[in-house]
Amino acid sequence: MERVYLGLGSNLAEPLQQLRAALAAITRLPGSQLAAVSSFYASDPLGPSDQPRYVNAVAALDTSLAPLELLDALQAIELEQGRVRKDERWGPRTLDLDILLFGQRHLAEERLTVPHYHMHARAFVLYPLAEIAADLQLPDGRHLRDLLAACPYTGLERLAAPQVTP
Ligand code: H73
Repeated sequence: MERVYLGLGSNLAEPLQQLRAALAAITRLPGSQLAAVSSFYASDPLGPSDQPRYVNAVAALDTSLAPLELLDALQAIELEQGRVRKDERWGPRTLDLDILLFGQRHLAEERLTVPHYHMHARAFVLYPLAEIAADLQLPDGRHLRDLLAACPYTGLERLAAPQVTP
């Protein structure tokens, strides 16, 4: 089993419900066990501001799936929940599932870059991640707490909404 961190995001079609349904689907993945889920966070859109606020969260998954098997499974969940895969770049989205980290691996495949290429400076990734993995060290040796120190908690709001326990 390897410890994987997943980013979840939505800003369309009842984002809270999208994230809850996605987490329920993730608990059903073969060879996998959901280990932790962060709080849900409302976050100002990065990119064009003429779109709704997002809801974001991070989950920890222990899995024996191979990276591309996990990506396939996550993309199937995105599709099941109605995401149009040709979403305009930076545009509003029904459900995004990102593989942030896959153990200590570096992956540079056509369909999969790990660590996730944008995780290091996104508050809506780093703060939820820190909730469930405060002492995390990235494969390049950087500590999550140092990335956090350089990333202001701006536009984020931790939601009291009950989320999901693994
Ligand atoms: C991204 C292909 C494209 C993939 C990557 C994409 C979704 C999954 C997040 C946003 C707030 C896929 C937000 C935003 C913006 C508009 C910037 C936001 C928010 C998209 C696959 C390939 C390569 C990986 C990997 C998954 C990967 N791919 N909150 N979101 N503004 N590597 N979200 N490691 N994991 N797919 N994801 N503002 N506040 O990050 O670019 O990427 O087919 O093969 O753009 O959440 S979709």
